[in-house]
Amino acid sequence: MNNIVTLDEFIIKRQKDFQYSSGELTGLLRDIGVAAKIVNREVNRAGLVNILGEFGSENASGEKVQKLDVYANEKMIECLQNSGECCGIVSEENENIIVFPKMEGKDSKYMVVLDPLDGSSNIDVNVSVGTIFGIYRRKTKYDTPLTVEDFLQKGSDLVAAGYVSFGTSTILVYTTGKGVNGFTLDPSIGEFCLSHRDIMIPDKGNYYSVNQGYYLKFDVEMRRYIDHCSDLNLRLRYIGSMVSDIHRILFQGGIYLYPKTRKYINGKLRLLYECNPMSFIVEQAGGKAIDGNLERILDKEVTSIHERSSIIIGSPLMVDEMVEFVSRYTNDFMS
Ligand code: P6P
Repeated sequence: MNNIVTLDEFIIKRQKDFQYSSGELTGLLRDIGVAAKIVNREVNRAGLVNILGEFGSENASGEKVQKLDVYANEKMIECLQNSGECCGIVSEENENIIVFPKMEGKDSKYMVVLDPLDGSSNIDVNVSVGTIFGIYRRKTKYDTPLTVEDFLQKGSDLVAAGYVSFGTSTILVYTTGKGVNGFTLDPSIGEFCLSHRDIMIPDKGNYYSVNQGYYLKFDVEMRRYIDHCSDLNLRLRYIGSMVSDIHRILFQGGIYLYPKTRKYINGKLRLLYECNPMSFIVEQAGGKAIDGNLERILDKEVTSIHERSSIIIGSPLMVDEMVEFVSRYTNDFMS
């Protein structure tokens, strides 16, 4: 009995979860799966093909663009445009929104926000990278031009979100608001196969994930909390890819922090296409995600497509303890 459930089969089976579902979201998710397989092929042979190294340009956030960034961005955009179910994209790699022309006169209602290759600085040293995506439904009339304002939706308005972790294996994890499921790519059949059903994050764990190198640049209450993690003998794991660090935490428990620093006064990570999709996934798995002001990430107003946010995300008991710790510290020592 072949008990393999492919991503396509799973998405189609779950389509009935949605009232009035017309198959458009199903088609869009399946095309994202195709794009992930295409990107995976190049990630796996990046060392062999002359696509290593820097592309020589900078992205919307002023970061050096790696060639694989460009490739992943181009392939994701191509697949989403060809799906015919997506009317436009915001990508980390593009300053402005990308609006797709109608296909066969059809008004598409879904928009995608995208970090095509998260942690790209890891590429040249063979360390894990990832892709992050979020799917929104247009709120404006479908036959009107798509504008930046269409994308300025809170994370709580996400219809779906997911990530692909290109690591020792390639795993696609996604949610449509009805739980979180993971699919591992089986290269022998070229399919993502259901490998982690109904993922639930442990209430707490032994890992904390933060760039310790910025310790002296964090606010004092954040430094004291990081000291507290060390006092608890938690293990520090931080590899420079939010997807990889949060993937570990999703399965083994823990907390990931990117607080604001003097360089990134609002935090480094992008709210629209990094923090919101990852927060939707972690909350759906029973975890929590807040910013440095202790505000729920998914409730934050999105005021510009590349705006940044601080983020503390992970196991619910650990995020709660962090809130209690910082609040107490702020009251006792900062007032
Ligand atoms: P730093 C990658 O650029 C990223 O957006 C996240 O994936 C990662 O966790 C973080 O930034 C790394 O930033 O400043 O610690 O190198």
